Amino acid sequence: MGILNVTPDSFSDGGRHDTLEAALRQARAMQGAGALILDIGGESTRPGAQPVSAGQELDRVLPVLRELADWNVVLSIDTLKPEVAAAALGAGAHLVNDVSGLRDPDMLRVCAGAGAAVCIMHMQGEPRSMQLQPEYQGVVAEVFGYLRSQGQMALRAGVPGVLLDPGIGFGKRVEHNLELLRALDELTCGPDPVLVGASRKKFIGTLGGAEQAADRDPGSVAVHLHAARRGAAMIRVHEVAGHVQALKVQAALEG
Ligand code: HH2
Repeated sequence: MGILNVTPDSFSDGGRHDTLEAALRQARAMQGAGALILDIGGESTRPGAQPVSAGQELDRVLPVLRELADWNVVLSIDTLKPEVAAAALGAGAHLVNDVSGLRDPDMLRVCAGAGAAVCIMHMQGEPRSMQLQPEYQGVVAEVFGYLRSQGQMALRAGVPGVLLDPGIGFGKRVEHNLELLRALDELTCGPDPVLVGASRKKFIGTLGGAEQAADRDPGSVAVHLHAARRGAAMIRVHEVAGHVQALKVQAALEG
């Protein structure tokens, strides 16, 4: 899954693809590099981000979705607002990526009504404040338990499929991210596919000594190869070509 943020302020690609022309250029490049899904976002959810209105989000993502609708690629809308998801599905999106993990019951109604699968991500708190003091009794049990129960609820409500995502960096300290990644096979052994999105996130910079987000691709590849080996079905990345190459080599090594 290639990340396409049509925002001025995303932590890594903010302001780089926020015109239609630039967004389509990046979409073409990621598709050419081997991305099977493009995840279009119109609101940054980086730590400290301020929310934007549904109208503003739609003004950003709809023109891009309409253009991409007849490309041969699966389109995901990265939003936590049901009204944005509904309009995006109407404009050609196939999948909803909800970083709030279906907190809003209307999101479930929108996805079930449209017959759209949904990615359920775990986030503790809200983007504005989630990194101030994240605390867990037991992060693995809490996060995986939440994902399993939200997934079952969604399937029971008629959503055709779910992806479960531990939400790396969303209300988690470095040790929380590491614990979740080390225990990933406890989630991937279940019936639902698992998505991992660690691309360029801060803990990679902390562990690997890379201050700038754009310098964190080697560490991102390391995390995502680990996730794939532990059974993740999908990874969400900014830099597609390097990940495709690494995954191909890993697959060959594993025979
Ligand atoms: N991470 C981000 C946004 N959406 N969705 C899923 N399912 N999993 C993730 O880990 C995830 C996500 C944050 O990254 P990015 O989109 O690059 O930045 P921003 O939120 O600043 O736009």
